[in-house]
Amino acid sequence: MAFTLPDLPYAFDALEPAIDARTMEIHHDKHHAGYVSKLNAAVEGSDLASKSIEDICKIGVDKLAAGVRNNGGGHYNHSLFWEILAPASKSGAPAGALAAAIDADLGGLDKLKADFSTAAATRFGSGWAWLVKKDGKLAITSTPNQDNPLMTGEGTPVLGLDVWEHAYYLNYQNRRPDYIEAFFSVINWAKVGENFDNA
Ligand code: MN3
Repeated sequence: MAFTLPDLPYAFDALEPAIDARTMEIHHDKHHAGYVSKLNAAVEGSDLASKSIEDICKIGVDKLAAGVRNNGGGHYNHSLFWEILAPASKSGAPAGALAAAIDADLGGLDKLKADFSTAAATRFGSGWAWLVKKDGKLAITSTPNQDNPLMTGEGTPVLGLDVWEHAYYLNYQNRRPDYIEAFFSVINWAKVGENFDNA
């Protein structure tokens, strides 16, 4: 079964002004679509074609062929990214077990924001910042390119932020810190909580 591009769960302009409609359209319809079609080409005819994208990532960063690593990561990462975003009016706040873990493991929401922002801002070049659950605890990390914590063994992602320039350059140019700050206004905290519970 071939991998498919998931629909965005909202309109292209739903995240404005934090993330502009044109960026969302190109990011989803061109960049993510490209990862999906290249992933399908990379796994065609191999055992990987019947595996889930999660199981492919878990094979590990050093064991995956470059085409599967880059495009499989691209597909997994962006699929998660669209889901953990929401219009600012529906962003909400961490609740339940997630909120308790943020306090216990990360020193509270303000500390999470500060440390996550540092991870996202200091990821040199292209990559991702992550909130992960590993052994029941929350942690913050980052990965280069389209690698992710499933590949590196750092845990199960519950929240991810794309810091490739294609994710923000049209609106923010070189101001990655402004994009990171705006990101916190459009997080779908209910979905992040679901990811935490299921991880
Ligand atoms: Mn991207």
